[in-house]
Amino acid sequence: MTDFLKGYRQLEHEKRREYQYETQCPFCSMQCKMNLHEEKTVHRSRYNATPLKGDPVSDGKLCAKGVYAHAHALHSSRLRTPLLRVGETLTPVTWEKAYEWLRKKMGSVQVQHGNDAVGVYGSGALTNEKSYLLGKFARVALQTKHIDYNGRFCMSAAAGAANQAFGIDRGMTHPLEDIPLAECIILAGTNVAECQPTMMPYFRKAKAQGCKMIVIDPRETSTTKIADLHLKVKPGMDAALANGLLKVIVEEDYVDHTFLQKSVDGAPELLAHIRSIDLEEVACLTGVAVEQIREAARMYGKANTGMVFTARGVEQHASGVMNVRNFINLVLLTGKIGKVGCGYGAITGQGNGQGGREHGQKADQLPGYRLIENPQDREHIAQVWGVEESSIPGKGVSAYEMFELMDKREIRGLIVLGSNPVVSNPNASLIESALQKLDFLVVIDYLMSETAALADLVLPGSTYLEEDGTMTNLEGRVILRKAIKELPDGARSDIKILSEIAAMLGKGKYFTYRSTEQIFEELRKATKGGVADYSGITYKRIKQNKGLFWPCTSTSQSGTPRLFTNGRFYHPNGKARVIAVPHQFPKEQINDDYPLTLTTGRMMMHYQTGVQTRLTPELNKVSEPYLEIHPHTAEKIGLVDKGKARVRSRRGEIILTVKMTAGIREDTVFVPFHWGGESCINRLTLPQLDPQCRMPEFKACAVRVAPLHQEKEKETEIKKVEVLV
Ligand SMILES: Nc1nc2c(c(=O)[nH]1)N[C@H]1C(S)=C(S)[C@@H](COP(=O)(O)OP(=O)(O)OC[C@H]3O[C@@H](n4cnc5c(=O)[nH]c(N)nc54)[C@H](O)[C@@H]3O)O[C@H]1N2
Ligand SMILES: Nc1nc2c(c(=O)[nH]1)N[C@H]1C(S)=C(S)[C@@H](COP(=O)(O)OP(=O)(O)OC[C@H]3O[C@@H](n4cnc5c(=O)[nH]c(N)nc54)[C@H](O)[C@@H]3O)O[C@H]1N2
Ligand code: SF4
Ligand SMILES: [Mo]
Repeated sequence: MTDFLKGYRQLEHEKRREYQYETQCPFCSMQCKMNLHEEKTVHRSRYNATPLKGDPVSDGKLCAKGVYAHAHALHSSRLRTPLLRVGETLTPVTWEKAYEWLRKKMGSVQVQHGNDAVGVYGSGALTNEKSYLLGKFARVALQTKHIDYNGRFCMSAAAGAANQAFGIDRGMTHPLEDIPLAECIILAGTNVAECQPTMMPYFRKAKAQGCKMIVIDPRETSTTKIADLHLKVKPGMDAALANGLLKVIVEEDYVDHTFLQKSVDGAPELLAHIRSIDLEEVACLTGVAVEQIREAARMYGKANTGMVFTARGVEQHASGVMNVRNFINLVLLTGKIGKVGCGYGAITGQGNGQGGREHGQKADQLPGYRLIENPQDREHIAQVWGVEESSIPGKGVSAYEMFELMDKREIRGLIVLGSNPVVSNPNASLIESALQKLDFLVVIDYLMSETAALADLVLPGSTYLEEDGTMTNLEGRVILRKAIKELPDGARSDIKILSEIAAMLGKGKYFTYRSTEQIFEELRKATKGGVADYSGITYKRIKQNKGLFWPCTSTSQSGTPRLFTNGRFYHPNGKARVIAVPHQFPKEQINDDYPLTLTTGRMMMHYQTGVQTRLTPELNKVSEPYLEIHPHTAEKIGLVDKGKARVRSRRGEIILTVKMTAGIREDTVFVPFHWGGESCINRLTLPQLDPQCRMPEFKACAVRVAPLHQEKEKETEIKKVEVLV
């Protein structure tokens, strides 16, 4: 432990020891570094976290989630023993017994129903090493094609769009430090102030230097406070809004013709499409006035430099890929990319939202962003893994579709690592019933999540404090995080657990790592020559450089903080691609029965399904979900502030506390998704998937809202109508 023991002081007279460790926040994609201080007396330890000065990402700042991150990892409810379901109850068992049970279950399912009858479900919270290992575990140890992960719900639309447009998918095309160099910034469907709080100072600095900020969101948020112009778009109508912006860009000629000619394919088709756009129609469809559309387009068009950022507001739709492509059209048409102060960024979400999507957790993917159906990619990885190319399975299905296969009993066993799908999937009721149909559900977690509570076997894993590993942050910067604590008695590291299960299945020789660095060394080889090339990155170089940006193709290369600066994109002909994007619409339209649009998202103090943050009193001040609704809408329905409302979609119903807020559109309601069980908003959301990337429509579905007492009376009548339909 000497490596990370930075400071140690013994205060003899007080029988007190103080330690200081350097670690990294496990939560969002910023990946802020911090110091964790421990004050140890004979009976107990006290901890507190402070920002790390000199961290190039956070610039020496932390948000409240970072300050209290250690609380859940050190919580007394950490799982410390395997739990096996006996009857209705999860009962403590030894690791030997747990593995023996799993070996038998796995064997019988795979022998009777084939290797693909077992699925693996991963996470963008995992380190690169674990993501890589999980992909290898599925393909080599289980030999199943069914692996996917929660990043399907997070990054897939932006990833699909960036791959199509640029030939590469790295969230931001430039480092954070470039943000203040932009003269105009568009933030579309992103609530940075609550979701990546330490990114805000970069935007504030830009604004202080005269940058014009445009924020596109159906609600006022902490982020819209910095907007010079807030476009309150109707949920699901971003592609149409971008068409409106493009119309003005072309009409008033803010187009960079030289750049288009030299570096972009598809411009004539896009320009023809834009000419056909009617601004009045766009205004009507999006709820944003023509004058505001013009003003925004002019701000961005006239600026010499500019950036566009998107996040889940634009991406989590069944038209997510096309929505994002239309924002990228804006960037490419104006030539605001590959130059200082310019660029595009899909703001990644989870701690390793970026790396987690590069190294083989996706159904169709091998490490280094290689494709599982590409013969050369398969050959390369087979060599690195030391297996026959033919033994690597083909492509599986996406995250939500895996649950549909469980519902149909095609997938009969599932291993979950680092996710809580029963709360985070759309149409959560189906997920719960699909999980109950499984022959076995294994959850590797360090806390008891709603999904773990449904498992047949829960294996106690490791937190960020206990495992070395690299994380790739929203910039594409690969950062090393060192373990600073021993595992609690009884828990095991996730890596050890996967390796032990592999050994139990007779595949131990492929999983003989003595350190995470050894896994990273293998990952380097696996990614060499791939799009996400990490081959030039080593633990030592990361430490020396405070992180390295991929692609990094050799140890003598300094990484790539800025993409496309040589004017070349990653398609074979070196050009980027634009495409004509027709207006896109929410898949479930509102009507008289379901007259409001529900959109969902996040709040500052909670993280994801809340398993971690609900344990921390300082973060759990809002301890139940709420319905943001405009006072005019609420009054019409007869709701009172802080009263109870019944919210119903075609898939389910939940009861929520009313939070009247004049900042939201009158036709829209918003609910955060941080709670499970009866309070789970995903019981209502729509599992319609994007045809290209399989992202669900989390951000728009049709609902009806009523005061709790009234709706009950109407219920029978509505049910009758639905039966008739
Ligand atoms: N505090 C906190 N921080 C987090 C997380 C967390 O759970 N809590 N999660 C992390 C993860 S995994 C992710 S993916 C990121 C997510 O980060 P964000 O994408 O910024 O977060 P969301 O709240 O999901 O959505 C952003 C905004 O989109 C708006 N929106 C909804 N519908 C639409 C629409 O149709 N169009 C437009 N333009 N906007 C719309 C919402 O009102 C919301 O303000 O945050 C990361 N950081
Ligand atoms: N309605 C709606 N639904 C959404 C979204 C939305 O905006 N609206 N957003 C979607 C998005 S963007 C995302 S990313 C997903 C997130 O959805 P989930 O991944 O289901 O949510 P988390 O709460 O992050 O679940 C992580 C679980 O893994 C555990 N865990 C975390 N790290 C580790 C680790 O290193 N090892 C082990 N063993 N366990 C670990 C935690 O304790 C927790 O139980 O939700 C999606 N669902
Ligand atoms: S901004 Fe993100 S990474 Fe930084 S402290 Fe907050 S939650 Fe953690
Ligand atoms: Mo996410």
